[in-house]
Amino acid sequence: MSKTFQRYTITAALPYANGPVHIGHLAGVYIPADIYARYQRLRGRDLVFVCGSDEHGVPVTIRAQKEGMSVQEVVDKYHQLIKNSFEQFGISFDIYSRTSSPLHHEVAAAFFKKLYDEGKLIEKVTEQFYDPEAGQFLADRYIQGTCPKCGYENAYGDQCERCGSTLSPEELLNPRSMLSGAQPVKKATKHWYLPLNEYENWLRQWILEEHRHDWKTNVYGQCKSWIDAGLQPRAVTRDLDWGVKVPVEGAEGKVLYVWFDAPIGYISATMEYFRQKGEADKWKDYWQKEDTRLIHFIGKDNIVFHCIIFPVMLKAHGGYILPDNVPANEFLNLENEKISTSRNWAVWLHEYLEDFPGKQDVLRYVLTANAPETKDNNFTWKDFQEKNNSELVANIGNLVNRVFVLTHKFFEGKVPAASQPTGDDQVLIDAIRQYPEKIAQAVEQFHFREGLQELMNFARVANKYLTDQEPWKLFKTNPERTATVLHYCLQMIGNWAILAQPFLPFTAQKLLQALAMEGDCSWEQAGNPQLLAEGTPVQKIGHLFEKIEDEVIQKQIEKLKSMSQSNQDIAQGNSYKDTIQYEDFAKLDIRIGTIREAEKLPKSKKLLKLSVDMGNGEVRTILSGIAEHFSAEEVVGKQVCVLANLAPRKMMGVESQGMVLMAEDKDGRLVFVSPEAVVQAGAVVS
Ligand code: B3M
Ligand code: ZN
Repeated sequence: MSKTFQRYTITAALPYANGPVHIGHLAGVYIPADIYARYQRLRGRDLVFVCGSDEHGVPVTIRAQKEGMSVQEVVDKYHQLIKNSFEQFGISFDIYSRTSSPLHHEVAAAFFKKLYDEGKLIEKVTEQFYDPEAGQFLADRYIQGTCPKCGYENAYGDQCERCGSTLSPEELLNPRSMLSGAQPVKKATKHWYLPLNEYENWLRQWILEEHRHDWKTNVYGQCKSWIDAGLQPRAVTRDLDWGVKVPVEGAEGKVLYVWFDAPIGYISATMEYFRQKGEADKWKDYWQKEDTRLIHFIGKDNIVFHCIIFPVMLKAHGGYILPDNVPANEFLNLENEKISTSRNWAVWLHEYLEDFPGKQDVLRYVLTANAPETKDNNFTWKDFQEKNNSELVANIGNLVNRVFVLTHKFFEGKVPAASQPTGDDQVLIDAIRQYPEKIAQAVEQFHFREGLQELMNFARVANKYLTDQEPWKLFKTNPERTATVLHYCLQMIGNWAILAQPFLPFTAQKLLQALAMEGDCSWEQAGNPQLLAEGTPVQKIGHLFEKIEDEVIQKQIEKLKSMSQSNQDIAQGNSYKDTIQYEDFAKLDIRIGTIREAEKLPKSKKLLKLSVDMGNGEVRTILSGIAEHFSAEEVVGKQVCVLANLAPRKMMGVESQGMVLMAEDKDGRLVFVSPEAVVQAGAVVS
């Protein structure tokens, strides 16, 4: 890295607030980013480390639909869950913001408006898929149908979850809208496009020339393929009602494309951070000064957005720095299967924190040791147990325990005096001096696996030294020599604790506290074989790491096995929705209603407009997609199950206040779910 930087801006990909964070996110993005930020802080560098919830886009609106909640409720739920679990796991963001914040909306809209006013965007009218019943345009993910490749009937407009094929809505057989079930139609709509093609020469120079040697091969390769394939103008607005409103005339019902506004979230988060500190303008130092080093930590599926689209946005806008490096990781698999949020095939961070209290560093260790830095990698619970027991417990845990116990046994729990070092001692002294640079070099190159390996090699050197010197036997005949051996072991442990801080912050903190070194442990303090003064008290701390037993791992594997059934179910086509908790079910208010009146809705093939008696004099209007199965006349008088607390929704200009529950028979005919005997209207179903 030739250029001298005065400060760092470190970003981590904004997780979608449509579900919890899992180990794939941690291994791919958040642990590497946190190691790097913690290390740079220890080097005394001026930096901001920002992240936040990505709360717009189709993933969150689909989750809302699945959970029968408003989008705001979904993002509030998952933003809090994600924020809390990151904090408990020790991901040391300076700020964890969110893109539904008013400040972000203001910043993103202003960013777009400047491009618009300066003519940097192309305006175009195109044909998009539209749901005539719901009266809404449909993102690809909102269209379902039969996969042309494998026949799966619940394939999405952009992808088939069963065979993994990338699809387009035009390819789906019997396409239907996930909103109303209606067949989507094409309808003209205006959008604004970022002309990536106009920046091709600049991208070739900036990426393919300037960053040919310092960007990771996987990142460079993906960018080159994208540029060589020919860049096209990219839509940066969508027909959705959830997101940052497009701030121009004639854009009612349109929002910024989520991948346009989300990266701007890094900037608005930085602004928010400095506003909170009472230094409102300081954010400019971190985004608009050429001597700031901008590093984006992401997964490989985000490379094009962070290396091509966002840089073009920044370039077009002007006045911003560009990313100096984007060390994207590959993917982590779980028990040799692709991790999948929608299939619940994952190890969720918040569940790990519940199941393994106080063991954050064990997971940090395993996910760093197995990090998919250059190729996809795999997590298994057996390997998790193995790494904990044979590396953390047997290596550094055993070393610390033996040295601390012996120091208390022979030297009143204080750092003993050392005599003149022997050749053997010199080996450990040399290691103390050499490892800080070994680890620093690895981290500076984003090689975190290697950095961690070196940290553990350092512990191995000390373990060998202790085993060779056998101070527990020596004390009887040569207490002075025993003192020297334990003296250097304690010096090594103090140095190790400093170097461990980026990787294993909780363990490092415990050791620094035990050696009265808290607060004064910058990287430069390490490499010192006289770090601890003679007589320094050594607190007893018990075992740094505990053995993880087979039954604990078996329980986790069983938990996954139960989920793998749902994967097979999906493969056989009878997929269940995501597992819910009792409190999720308790939110549903299902009542018996009596249909008093019914009529076909004009201009709609599917919808009947029902007047449903809900008891206590309340009669509701409910639209139901049953017109192709029942005439209006034949449903009058029927008692039906009504989801009574579903948020009202407007369709074809009529507000529907709830949902009538139906079942489908083997021939695909709809049938009512009715009580077996007449009950009074309004009766609760539970
Ligand atoms: N929300 C995460 C993803 O694609 C996406 C990252 C945005 S970073 C600006 O999984
Ligand atoms: Zn398929």
